[in-house]
Amino acid sequence: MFITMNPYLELVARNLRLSACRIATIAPLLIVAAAVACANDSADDDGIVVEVGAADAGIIVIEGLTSPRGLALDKDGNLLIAETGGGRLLEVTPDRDVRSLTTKRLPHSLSTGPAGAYRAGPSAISLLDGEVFFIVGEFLGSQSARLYRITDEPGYEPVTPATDAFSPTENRFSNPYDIVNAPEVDGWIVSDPGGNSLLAVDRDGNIQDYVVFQNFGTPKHEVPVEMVPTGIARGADGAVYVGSLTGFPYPRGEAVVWRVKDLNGDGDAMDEGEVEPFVTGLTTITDITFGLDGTLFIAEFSSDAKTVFEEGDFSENASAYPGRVLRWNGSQLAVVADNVVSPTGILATESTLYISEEYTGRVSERPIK
Ligand SMILES: [Ca+2]
Ligand SMILES: [Ca+2]
Ligand SMILES: [Ca+2]
Repeated sequence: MFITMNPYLELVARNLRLSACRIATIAPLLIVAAAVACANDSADDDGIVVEVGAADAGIIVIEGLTSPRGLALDKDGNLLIAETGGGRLLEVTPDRDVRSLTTKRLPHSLSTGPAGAYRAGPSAISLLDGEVFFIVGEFLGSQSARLYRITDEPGYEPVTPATDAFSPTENRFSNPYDIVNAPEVDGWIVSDPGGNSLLAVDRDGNIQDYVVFQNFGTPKHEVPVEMVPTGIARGADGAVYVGSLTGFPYPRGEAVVWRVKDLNGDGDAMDEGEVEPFVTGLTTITDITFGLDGTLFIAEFSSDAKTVFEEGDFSENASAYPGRVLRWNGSQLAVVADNVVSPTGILATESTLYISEEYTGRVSERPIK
């Protein structure tokens, strides 16, 4: 499955007698399912405006994939898709021709984690200086949790070394999820939900902690909740923004889009005032992206993540409790796409919002109004 969180890693943590506090857990919870269908042009039960047309079905860009997630656009306007469960990077041209960027499948698995019920593989794509880089999340152990580049053959090769999720501060990819180009660290900043961290990765593949998120408390739950950073994006102001899924029990309204900036220029964002809440009141954020006009789009995974993550068929669960995509215009949140199934990757152009609906195997698009 898509997340983070890897109960598998938690087990590892326990076995190693390490604190599991950095590893998000999946466990039974008790969130009451939220109302799903809302009237157009009204407010939902969060008091968030639902835009006219938000419930309209999207146009299918591609379907029949195995867990599509990360999205990117190349300079020719082709849509690139990281197919997490299928182990491919796919290119979709504006004419809807589809090809794989490599002949060989990339590292992936349909049966990782407890009971073999989780999917892992290529999670995010980054274009830098004409090259295609991609992140592979944890699967069958941490050895494949790495940043790779597409080579000329065409094939792929690792940029980062095989890592140790429990290393003190260096080279510890746990379950990397999303990536943003980051000249300030001579490479990239990567979100690692499994480590509750953001990591700076330089072009030589060296990995350093950039932010480590602390667990947080909520009035309703005695046990602290993990932050679980997921989708990451660059704002027009130069800062990096990252959304939080939050861990068990996925408390409603507690997910945050954080603004991250290395103010003192020392190579990390762990100093005073360098991580600040930007948009609050959200739930189970899986991705964020900025439109060309600076509008921030935010994907919420599900109206009831607890139930989706409980046992059973993830696809069926996710369809029963769909998520949505919201827009933040600087002062107000509005739902722009309602009832999207397990959205885990979003991308905005001037006119179009693309959404990976991971468990349905499709990527859809909607006009941006
Ligand atoms: Ca993303
Ligand atoms: Ca700093
Ligand atoms: Ca510092």
